[in-house]
Amino acid sequence: MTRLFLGLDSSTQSLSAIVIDYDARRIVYETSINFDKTLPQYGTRNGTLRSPDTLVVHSPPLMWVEALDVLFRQMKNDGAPLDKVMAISGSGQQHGSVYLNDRAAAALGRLDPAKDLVENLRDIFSRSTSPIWMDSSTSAECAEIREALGGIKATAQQTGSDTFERFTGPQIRKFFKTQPKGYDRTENIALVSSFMASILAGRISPIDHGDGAGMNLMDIQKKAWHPRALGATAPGLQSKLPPLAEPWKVIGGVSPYFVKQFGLNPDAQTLVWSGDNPCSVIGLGLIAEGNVAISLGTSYTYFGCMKRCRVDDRGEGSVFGAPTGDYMTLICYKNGSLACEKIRDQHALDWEGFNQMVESRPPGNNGGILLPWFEAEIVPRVNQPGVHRFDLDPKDAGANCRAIVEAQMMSMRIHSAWMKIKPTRIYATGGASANTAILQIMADVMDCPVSRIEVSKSAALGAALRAAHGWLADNGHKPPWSEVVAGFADPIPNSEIKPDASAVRVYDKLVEKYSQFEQATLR
Ligand code: XUL
Repeated sequence: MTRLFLGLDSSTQSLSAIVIDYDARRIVYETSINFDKTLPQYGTRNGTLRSPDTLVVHSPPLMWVEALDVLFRQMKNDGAPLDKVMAISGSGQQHGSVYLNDRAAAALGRLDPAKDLVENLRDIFSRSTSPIWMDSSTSAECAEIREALGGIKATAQQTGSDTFERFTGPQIRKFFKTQPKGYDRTENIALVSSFMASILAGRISPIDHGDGAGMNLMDIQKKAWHPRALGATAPGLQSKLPPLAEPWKVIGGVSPYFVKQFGLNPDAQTLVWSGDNPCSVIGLGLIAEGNVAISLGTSYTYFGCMKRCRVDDRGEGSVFGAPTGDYMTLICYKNGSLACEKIRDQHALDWEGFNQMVESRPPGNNGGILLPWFEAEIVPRVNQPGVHRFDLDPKDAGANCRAIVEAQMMSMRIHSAWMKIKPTRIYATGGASANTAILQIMADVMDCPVSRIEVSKSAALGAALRAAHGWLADNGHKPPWSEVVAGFADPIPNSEIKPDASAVRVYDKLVEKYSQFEQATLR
């Protein structure tokens, strides 16, 4: 019998699907639709709606509903083996929230296959747009909730993270403060992940511990709603939230809508969805402590699995639940590849020229240091943007190109120290991971081998693997995670870069100087 599992990924810009053959250890089908191109009637740019206030970033949840129909139709037309899918799970962009009225639960429970999903679900929203993770308009609410919880350290210790503008709790508080009637009309608040799961299952889905931790509403130790955080956010919130669930929870069968419309296996099970970062932990195979991913995209992120919960008392990093039942850590930098691009442009270089410049200087850059805060930074917390140089001539192209890369890597080493997990294997992903000059500095600063791994599909793949794991567990054969991910999450062959012992010694010293310079600048 072929055992196939479907993983969906509802990201900011697209909805994707991956079907895996679990026993053959391979992906048998994949597809993706881009919201702007496929559903232009919603008027999104990069999946988001423009707002006169640039801090406000929302998306239309009805677009995600329609996307699900379009995606399943595409799968059916492509002949994807939907009739053999045993279970479905998914991944959603984290933090985004969907506001449902008192018609939602019933409408989800009786999806009419004679109508499309939009017709079925058009009237279920108490708020027509959803604030997403790119929204940074809730500074006031962050301050209010943080104060009620006892400050940065106390907030991080209770909820896993300090309050962040993009997190769901501050967003809910802003909705309650600015649109109290809309808040009153809201019967259920879902995350993007739990909303999509609710459509597939035909009932309001729980929120898993992974995505639940990105709300500033969950007690990170007990993995239960945190009464004090709920109280600090909005009145009556408990009754509007679904229950929390283990990340392998089976919600139930699939809604008959998908069976009748698209030929999905009527016996397929729906598992709770999770956030894209928790799903990527599985999609990248980061199941052992010490296995870390560094994603070098527009922003840079550093994340990995953590067995015992430790939080960042300075409130710069986040702790979420991991799909394994452990925890995961995440630090996210705003000044990622765009910061490198700024230095590159200042010296009128292309990327090849930038790399040559980086390699033209020795490890440690003769002591030259740069703090790359072109934009306000999350890690460390920097509200006033500014680029600061120490023993560095701003006109020296080679020294500045090397300095920005060394700065980003040294910052990751310093600001991941709270995790108390020395990386033993780093998987580099994202656009800039093609750059071996950057990866060598990463290996030398972290004193750890670095391999490249293809990340674009990691969230959808992680979701499919979670579906397989949850389904097997539900059928009495819970496999170890090492067995679940084996053969799926492999790095690009021959991509390993080893640390150079003499460079490692240089960085061991320079990191201290960088840290002192950083602290002095922040004072
Ligand atoms: C994580 C975060 C982003 C979104 C992107 O905290 O905000 O990575 O999950 O989809």
